[in-house]
This record gives sequence, C-alpha cells and structure tokens, in this order.
Amino acid sequence: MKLYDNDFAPSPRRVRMFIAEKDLDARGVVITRIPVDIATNETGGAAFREVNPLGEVPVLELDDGIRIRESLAICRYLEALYPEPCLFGATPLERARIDAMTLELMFRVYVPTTHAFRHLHKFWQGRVTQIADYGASAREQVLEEWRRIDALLAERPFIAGDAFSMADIVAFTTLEFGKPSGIRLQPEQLHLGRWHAAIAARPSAKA
Ligand SMILES: N[C@@H](CCC(=O)N[C@@H](CS)C(=O)NCC(=O)O)C(=O)O
Repeated sequence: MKLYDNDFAPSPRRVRMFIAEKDLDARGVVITRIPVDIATNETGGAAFREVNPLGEVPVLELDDGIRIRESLAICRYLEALYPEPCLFGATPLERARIDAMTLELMFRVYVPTTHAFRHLHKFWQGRVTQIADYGASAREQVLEEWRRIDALLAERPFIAGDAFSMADIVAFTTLEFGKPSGIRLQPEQLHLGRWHAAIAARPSAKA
C-alpha cells in the first residue's frame, strides 16, 4: 500500500499514529509514504488531483490501485484488516461512544482549528483571503471546547472512556495542530494536561 502523506498536517498524522498504534510496520505490513507538499501547493496541482480530486492528504492507495481518502475512512479500513489492538471499540456501546467523540472533535474542534490556522497564520498569507476577526473567533470557539474537554477528562482517563481509541488520536493531533494559531493547553487545565502527557508519552505520538 501507499500513503500520500505530509509531515506537518494533522489529517495524515492521524493515520500515521493509527498505523503506529497497530504496529503495522513491525508486523511486516508495507505502507510506503509518498510525501506531498502543501506549502508549494503540490496538493492543488494537476498530478495530485488525479490521486484526490479534493487536493487533500491523506490518501491510501491499495496494491490494486484503488484509493481511499478521508483519514477516518482509512483508519476504519485498516481496523477492519488488522483488528488488534482495537481502536474503534469492541462492543456496540464502545463503538457508539468512540464515534460520537470522534465526530464531535472533528466538527467542533478540528474544523474551527483549521479556520483559525487559515485566517491567522502567515503560512496562508497571499494564498487565501484571510479574515483575522473570523480566525480569532474560531480560536475562541476552540479554546472553549478544550475547557469543556478538560472537565470531561476529570471523569475518565481517555477521551471516549477507559481505553485509548481513535478519539484520542483525533484529539491529540488536533491539540498539537492548534499551537501555531495560539491554541494551547492552559496551566489550569489539569485533566487535559494529564491526558496530553500520557498520549505524548506513547511511541505513536512521534509518528
Ligand atoms: N477530512 C479530511 C481532511 C483532509 C485535509 O484537510 N487535509 C489537509 C491537510 S490536514 C490538506 O491536504 N490540505 C491541502 C491544502 O489545503 O492544499 C481527512 O480527514 O482526511
């Protein structure tokens, strides 16, 4: 398999963390990383649009040439092929809880974090129309969400319950991605801080 990838972007990082948690490299599953540059707009170029008409990474290409896009769909596919360790839940209730937290994080935290980055950071200057007030408002929304998640983590060790899951991967990569836009863990967020330190200590956090 091939993974169209980018070292700095959060969506392909979700897939790399997932692959690392499954230890697929050590298990002999060959997934060759193909770097795609966002900074030079390789993602928007004609060659990459052949791979993904949306111009986004990650894309997983199977050995027969079939391509799967969307990080969550790619992880679901790999979970079905390599069920252990289970990262999307083992029982119907676990699956529902993990899906609920994963989707909540994607819509309520990840998407506004991308808006803060696009509208506030110099990386996008001259490439998109930046509206600073909109970026600042998105950042406020995200900071409020992390305050809420801090409170939620007072009651459980991981984002979706007692076990590490896909929801932790989405949360961790999103929190890390917020840094360049001024979205950071606050010193008083002790539960979020404890959780972040635990996830950062996992070998997959380096992926
Ligand atoms: N929902 C998609 C989002 C993919 C996405 O937004 N990818 C970004 C990097 S995180 C990208 O490739 N951007 C290219 C660009 O903006 O030119 C997923 O989870 O795979």
